[in-house]
Amino acid sequence: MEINSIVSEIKRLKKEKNAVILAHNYQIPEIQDIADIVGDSLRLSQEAAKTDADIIVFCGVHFMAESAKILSPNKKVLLPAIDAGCPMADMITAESLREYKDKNPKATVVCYVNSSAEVKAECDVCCTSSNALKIVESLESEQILFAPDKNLGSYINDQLKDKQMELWNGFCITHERVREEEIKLIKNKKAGVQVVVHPECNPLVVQHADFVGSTSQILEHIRMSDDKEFIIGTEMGILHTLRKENLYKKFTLLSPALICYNMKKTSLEDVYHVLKTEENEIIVEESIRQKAFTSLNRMLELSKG
Ligand code: CIZ
Ligand code: SF4
Repeated sequence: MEINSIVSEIKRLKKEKNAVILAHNYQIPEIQDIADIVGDSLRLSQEAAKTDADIIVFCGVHFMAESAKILSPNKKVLLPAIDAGCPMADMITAESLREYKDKNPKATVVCYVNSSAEVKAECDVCCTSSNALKIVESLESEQILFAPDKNLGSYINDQLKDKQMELWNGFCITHERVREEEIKLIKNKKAGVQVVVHPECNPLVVQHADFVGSTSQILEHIRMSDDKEFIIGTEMGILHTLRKENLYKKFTLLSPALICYNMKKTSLEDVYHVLKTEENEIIVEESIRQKAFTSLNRMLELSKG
């Protein structure tokens, strides 16, 4: 089928089946363009919970579609590329976290949303890169474990005044690939141009950045800024929205390594296929879902106030 026919078939099926298409900021441009909503994983899951659609086609990676299912158990959540995982989320298992908790019974466990439903079920509260500092600051506990992203954890630790968290040894293989040399070089070459990075980058890179934030914070920061040029230190998919929203601003990727292969697995054909067949449904076992819901919900409550 030709691209145009696939797009019109997707639109037809979407209407016929009362489906909604959600796409993460890191998806390929064609997917972002057919999506009803493009955003970060938290916003997408919240939108998923609000919508009255019967089917949610989640264009992203596995843990994101799982979060949508955890928040919207009565909707059918489909993941177009069923093998799109997140290597960082796989760096912690529920079993290894239980072992840690057995050895550290007093620790409060904060887990980044980039984790499986089973891991979310074992933790005390979830966080995203947008609200991590607020969540951690609100905790009374003397001992806190932050999992699985040691880079985001270290960025938060640097901002904490009276406590330090223990960090799990996980990281995003995409953001970790950016080298300190690259940011130093580009800052020299383009003096005066703002470099914005995601806190999943290594602290050696983050220390040289002019702005650090999640994808939604980066989008907001650039929308509000009067500057005309930016260096972008997060996954390249975000360039599509940045360019659409800021026609007269110029963007350069900090490193050619900023491509997440898992985020690039979803094609228009995959979206068409799952809409047609309703295959690749995400199922979360109910007792796990309820516990994971408690951790996600606690995050939503704590990040409100
Ligand atoms: O939570 C998300 O969507 C991720 C993985 C990144 C971000 O900063 O939005
Ligand atoms: Fe996982 Fe990193 Fe890819 Fe996000 S960009 S899905 S954290 S590997």
